[in-house]
Amino acid sequence: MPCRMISYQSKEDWKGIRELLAGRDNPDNSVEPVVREILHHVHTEGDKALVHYTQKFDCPSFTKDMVRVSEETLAKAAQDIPAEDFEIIKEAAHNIRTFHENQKEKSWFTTSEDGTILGQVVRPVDRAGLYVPGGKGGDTPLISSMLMNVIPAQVAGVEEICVVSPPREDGVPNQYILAAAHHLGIKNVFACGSAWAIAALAYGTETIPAVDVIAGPGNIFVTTAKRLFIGTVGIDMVAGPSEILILADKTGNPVQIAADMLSQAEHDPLASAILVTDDEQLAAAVRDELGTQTGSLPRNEIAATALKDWSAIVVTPDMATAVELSNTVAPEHLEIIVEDPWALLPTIRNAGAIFMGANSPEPVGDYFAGPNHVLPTNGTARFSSALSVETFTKKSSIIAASASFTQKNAPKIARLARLEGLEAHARSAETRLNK
Ligand code: HSO
Ligand code: ZN
Repeated sequence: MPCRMISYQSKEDWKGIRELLAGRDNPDNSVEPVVREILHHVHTEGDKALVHYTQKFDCPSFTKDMVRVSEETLAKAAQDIPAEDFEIIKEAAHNIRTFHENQKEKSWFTTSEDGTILGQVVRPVDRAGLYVPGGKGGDTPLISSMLMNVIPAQVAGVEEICVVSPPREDGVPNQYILAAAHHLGIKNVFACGSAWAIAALAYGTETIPAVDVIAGPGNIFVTTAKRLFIGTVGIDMVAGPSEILILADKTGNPVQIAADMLSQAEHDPLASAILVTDDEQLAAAVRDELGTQTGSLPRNEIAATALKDWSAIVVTPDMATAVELSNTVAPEHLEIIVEDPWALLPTIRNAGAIFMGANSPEPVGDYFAGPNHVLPTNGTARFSSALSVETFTKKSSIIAASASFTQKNAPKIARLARLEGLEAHARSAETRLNK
């Protein structure tokens, strides 16, 4: 049995599914003390600490002058990768940029009759630091994450964008990641990974500047470091392992649905893939397909573990119950493979990204369509959204009160201030009153 089979009749059965998902995100207690020590080390020693950890974990011959990746190295990577691959990266980047351009928020102002102007101005942060996993251990080199992080920051208008990515054993990050950086016009690329890279971006070192927002996916060390900096710098999100929920009716194709579940399962042994369907035959066919397809995958052990431990095929009495369950799970990715997905859309309340119909498997969004693939996980789609242009902006409120507004309202303001016991506030307002 590749994954659990669950019968879900009503909300009463939610407990079983919650228990299935609980624990996926439990941070390993042993990680935080290690990360805290790394942060302290980078805070006090700067580049020296980065070299120390990089020599220990990535490249034994690493030196300080290798932290910054030269512009020539970036340009060479763009030359060295196959031209067809570079073209694909460019096309994906174009689609992602076009989508994010639509997210740009405008500053706005209102003027009232007495001449008071109120408004909100939107400004990019000065500096953003973006983490791109390099492809070591269980990680894969997330070339697409480079695009998904950098492009929203560029569209937001961030002047200084710094990318960090762990070096390979030769001391240089993945060539495709460097080629993508070159295409995007990024000049500040640093060969630096794991928790020490996040520390460098938060504190700054001699080589790596301190930034205002840190974004990007990473392993448990990266995520723990990001979590520890919440409140000090902007953090896009504390992302957990990836997940998909597929809502399907009898029109679903089991070969495709199993393939979609596996595309999520291969990310991480902690990934979760859940099919919710009102059709028992489809459920059984997908179960069999998972059994057939998993073995031939290069990452079959990871996928099989994710399926066995954190995934399920759930059968509901009808699609309305299936949707209710999906809203409770609030999945990172939701595929809707039913006869009329648009008819279900108004009932979907919680999901990071929604893939409509059989022509929109998740990888279309992971890589190419344009929307961002950095999405809220572990039920946080109940209250949060994808990485976006907004991640890299902040808003300042504008208050330009006219003389008549302040004249008219100063006594009321003073009264509220005195009710709060704040006399200086009251007097400040009253200094504007004509005597
Ligand atoms: N599904 C991942 C994104 C990704 N997939 C990157 C392939 N590369 C999390 O949304
Ligand atoms: Zn993916």
